[in-house]
Amino acid sequence: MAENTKKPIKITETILRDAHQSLIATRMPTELMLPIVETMDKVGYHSVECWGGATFDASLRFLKEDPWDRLRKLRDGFKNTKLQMLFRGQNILGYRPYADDVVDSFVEKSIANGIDIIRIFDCLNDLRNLQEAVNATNKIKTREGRGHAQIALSYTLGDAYTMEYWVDMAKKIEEMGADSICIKDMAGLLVPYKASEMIAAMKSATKLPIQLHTHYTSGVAGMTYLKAVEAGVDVIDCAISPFAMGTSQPATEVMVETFKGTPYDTGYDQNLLAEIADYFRPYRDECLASGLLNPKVMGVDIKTLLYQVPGGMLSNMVSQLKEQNAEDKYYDVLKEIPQVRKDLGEPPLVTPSSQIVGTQAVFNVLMGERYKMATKETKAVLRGEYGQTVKPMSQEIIDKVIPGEKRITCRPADLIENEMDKLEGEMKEWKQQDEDVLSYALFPQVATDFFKYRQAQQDKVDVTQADTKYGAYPV
Ligand SMILES: [Mn+2]
Repeated sequence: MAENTKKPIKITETILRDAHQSLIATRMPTELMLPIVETMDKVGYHSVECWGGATFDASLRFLKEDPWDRLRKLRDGFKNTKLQMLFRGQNILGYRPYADDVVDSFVEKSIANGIDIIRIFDCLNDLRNLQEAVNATNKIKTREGRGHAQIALSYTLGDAYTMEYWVDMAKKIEEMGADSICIKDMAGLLVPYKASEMIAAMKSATKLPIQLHTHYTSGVAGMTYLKAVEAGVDVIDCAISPFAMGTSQPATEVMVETFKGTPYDTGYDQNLLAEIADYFRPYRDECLASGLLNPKVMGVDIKTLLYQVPGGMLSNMVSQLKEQNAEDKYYDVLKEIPQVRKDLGEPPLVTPSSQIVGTQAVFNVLMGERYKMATKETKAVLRGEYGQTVKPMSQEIIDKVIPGEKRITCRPADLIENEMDKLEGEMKEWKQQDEDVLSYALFPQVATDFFKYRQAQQDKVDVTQADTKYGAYPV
C-alpha cells in the first residue's frame, strides 16, 4: 500500500461491556470504571462499548445500581470518546418483542443520557425487527446531530448463510438508512480466510463502514482480525489485555502492535494502553481469587467450532442437564441442537434464539420423543412471533406442536399495541425519572426490587424496617 492509501484501523474498546460480560458475568461496578475513564478518553478509540442488555440487567439485579446513572457518569467522564451500546432490536434490552413506542422512547433516552452509537441486532436477522430502532435513531440524528444506528448481523453457519446472503443483507441494511454494519460473531465461528472473503464481498456491495465483532473462544480471533483488516474492514472490537482472550475479545494492545508501522497503524499510544491495563490487572487478580473469573474460560474451546454453539449456551445446557441428573445425555443434546435449529428455520444462535433452541433440544432428548413437549418460546417461534427465519420452518413440526393455530407473517410488532402508558401506570409509585419506566418495561420484577431498595436507601430506613416493609435492604 502506498503512503496515500493509508487506512488507520479503528478500535472499539469493550472492557466496559462485552469483556466483563464474557469473563465475569457482567459484574464490574461503576465505581471501578470511573477512575480510569480520563485515561481511556485520551487513547482515541473509535468508541467505548459500555452498555447493553446484560450490563443493564446485572446493574439492577446484582449491583443495585441504576444503569442510567452509570451511563450519565460515563458520559461526564468521556469528553472526547463516543459511547456505544448493544440493542436487541424490537426486544430492546429484554427478552420479548416490545411495542414501537417503547423502542422509540428507549432510543431517545439512551441518546439523551449519553449514547452515541447504537448497535442493533435481531436473533433471527429479520431486518423488519430492526427498522423501528433505526428510524428512531435517525429521527434524533436529524434533530440533534447526535446518534448513529449500526445494524449488526448475527454471524452463523448453515446452508442458508451463503456469501450471497451476507452481501444481500449488507445492501438491504444500507437501504434501511443505517450508518454502519457490524458482523457480530458471538461464538467465534468466523475463521480468518472466510473473514477475508466476506469483508471483501460486503465492501464491494456497500459504502457503509463495516465493523467486526468476534470472541477469542475458538482461538482464531486475532488471525481473523488480521485478515479482515487486510480485506478492508474499518473497525474491530478489542478488549484491554487483562480482560481479553478466552471468551472475550482479542487484546487491544496486541492488535495495536500488530498494525504498527503499516498502512493500518492505529496511532494509539502503547504507554496509555499499558496504564489502562495496569489499572485493570489487580481487579483481574481479585476476580480470579474470588472465583468470579474462572480460568476455564481463558483457554481455547475448540468444541465451539465443532458444534457451532456459543460458549454461554453450552454452559446453560450443562446446568439444565445437571438439574435433571442427566449429564450423560450431553452428547445427545449436542447432536439434537442442529436438528432443532433446522426445524425452526435455521436461525443464528444468539439471545434469545440460543436459549430457545438449547432448551428445546434438552427437552427433546430427556422426553425420549422429539417435541413431545414444546416450550412456550418454541411455540412462539413456530407461530412467527419472533419474526421470519431465513429458511422455512419444518411443516411436520408445526403440525405437531401448534396444530391448526394461526401463524403470522407480518412484522411481529405490528400486532403489539403501544404500551408506554400502561407500563407507567403499573409502576408510577416508584417513578423518580422518566427512565425508570423503561427500566421497569424491560425487567419488571428486577426493576421493582431495585426501586424498593433505592427508596429504602433514600429513606435511610433501618434494617428491621427494611425487612418488614420491603424485603431485605439494609442501608
Ligand atoms: Mn459479543
